[in-house]
Amino acid sequence: MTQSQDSLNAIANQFAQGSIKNIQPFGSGNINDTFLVTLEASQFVLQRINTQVFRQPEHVMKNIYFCTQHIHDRLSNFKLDRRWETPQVIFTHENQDHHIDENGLFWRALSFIKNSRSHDTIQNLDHAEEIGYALGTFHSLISDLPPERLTDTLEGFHITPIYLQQYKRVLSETTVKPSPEVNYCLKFIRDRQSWAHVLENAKHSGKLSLRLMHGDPKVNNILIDSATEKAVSVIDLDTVKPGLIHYDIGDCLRSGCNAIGEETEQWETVRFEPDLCEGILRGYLTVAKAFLTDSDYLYLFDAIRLITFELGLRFFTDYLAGNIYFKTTYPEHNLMRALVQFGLTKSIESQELSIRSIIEDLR
Ligand code: GN1
Ligand code: MG
Repeated sequence: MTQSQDSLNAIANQFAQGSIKNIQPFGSGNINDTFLVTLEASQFVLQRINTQVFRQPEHVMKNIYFCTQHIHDRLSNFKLDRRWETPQVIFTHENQDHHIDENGLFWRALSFIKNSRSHDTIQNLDHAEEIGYALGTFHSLISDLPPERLTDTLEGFHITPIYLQQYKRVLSETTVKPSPEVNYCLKFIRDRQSWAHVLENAKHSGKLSLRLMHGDPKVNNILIDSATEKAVSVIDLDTVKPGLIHYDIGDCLRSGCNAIGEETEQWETVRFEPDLCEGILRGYLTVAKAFLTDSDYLYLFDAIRLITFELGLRFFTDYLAGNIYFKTTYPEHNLMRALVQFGLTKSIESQELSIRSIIEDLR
């Protein structure tokens, strides 16, 4: 959605304490529109929530506020060797946590974490460990929040069998234009559909328990302090909701261990890097060992494989549906993204034994 500079200014003014110097597009999100607003002496993040995806944006805001306040309180007696910050909700001059503009669009503002940056891919092993450490810290900080206190703002999110159903529905309603790439995706999904229930089955049989999860802990949602190079914040809290922490661990690893990134067009060379996996998991377990059960460890490999496959399935379904969910810059964009995730899934599958032994050795 393109917004005129004047209307953006008017929206940002609802939240701004002081005069606005500059507003610029910010980040590379696939769903919401994000801007960095610069004032005389400070900055904040302004976002338009995509209400086609987040149907109850008010609940998203309540979840975020609840969660960030909790983290803020917990940090006062939480031992950390570094600064740790959480984006805070900025209220409008009318004391609302969002603003609806004249076109009915939903806007919110969050504090900007100073002196930090994020990367789309992992830069080195230290960075890998910091990414894992950040996710572990985030999970620890919210581990005492009862999941039922937060609303499920995106029903079906990360429930792979539901994505499979959607895929089958879209496929049955679409005339698919065949190509070698499309045929590859169709077969890739067909060959894995009976296994795609693995985490949900484990949840229903009580082997994995419902907890609070971040929902989207990819590499660029973890900020690194520009001076110390240590992780300083986990951002993008839109999908914090009840779920399995396995979705988070799997998502963090599928994002972090793909050194060429999810937007590459080199889908045939994409690879899951075991060294980065070891680094991320080591960082994660430094903080999170205490709350992982034996059963949790048993499902870690499946989680890595499943979330990667699931994202490929989501991209491919959206390609078939005409690119209605993820933002795209060219018609085959979601097809290319699906091929990348399927290539990564294949690489994970071919390294199953070594990934399982990395997990075993770190326990
Ligand atoms: C979406 O919008 P963004 O980039 O934060 C998506 C995630 C995917 C991710 C892939 C609500 O996140 O699930 O993993 O793209 N978010 C939603 O880059 O669907
Ligand atoms: Mg996100």
